[in-house]
Amino acid sequence: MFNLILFGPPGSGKGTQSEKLISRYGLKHLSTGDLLRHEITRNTPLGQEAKSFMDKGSLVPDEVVISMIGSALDENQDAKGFLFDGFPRTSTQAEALDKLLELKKTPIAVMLALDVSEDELLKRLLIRGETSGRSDDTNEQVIRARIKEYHDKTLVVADYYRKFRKVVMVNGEGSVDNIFQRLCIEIDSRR
Ligand code: B4P
Repeated sequence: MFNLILFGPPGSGKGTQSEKLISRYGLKHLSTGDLLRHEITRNTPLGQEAKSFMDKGSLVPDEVVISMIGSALDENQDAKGFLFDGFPRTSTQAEALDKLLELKKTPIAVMLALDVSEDELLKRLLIRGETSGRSDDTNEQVIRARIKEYHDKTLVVADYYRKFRKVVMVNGEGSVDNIFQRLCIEIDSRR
């Protein structure tokens, strides 16, 4: 099994690159953002709760996200490996993921961290907001709140994995294909 975390601020291209990576490496894609948006579309109680946080640019509470990932891992026992996209986003989530993976006796191989400037993030998300219908992309204040959440609560997750020498920084600016090649080089050297 090969488990990978794709890490980076909102709009750094985690979702974009995940699609290409799962297709090349046959990993199971677990995106907490996608899972939450799916709950919102189905208007479930979990989705209604998540929406109230996401619309403000805040993180959804840890217990909600952790239980969602726990179920997704159970439902995909036969996966060749997992690509975690947008998870973990807090130290509590990182510790919970380690425990879940310990039970499966399969650790995180590497965290690939996309490095993108704040100006570029803002530009990308505002452009996406014109067409995505995502309420958290249309308002600059909400986007800035998401970036602030990243600095306040998520950046420490990289420090957590750095202790285990698992973090690799990857330049996340340039064409989608060039960034994909950079990520593949890092993955291929570790498989
Ligand atoms: P996510 O769904 O994880 O999304 P994201 O961080 O906003 O974007 P991502 O990095 O995937 O960017 P993308 O590839 O789409 O989170 C949304 C919200 O869900 C969070 O704010 C939070 O409220 C909640 N949530 C999710 N996970 C959570 C967790 N674990 N705990 C608590 N809350 C959680 O790219 C963005 C745009 O850039 C796209 O339009 C794309 O086309 C463009 N783009 C990509 N690469 C580009 C490139 N190289 N050049 C130019 N544009 C590019």
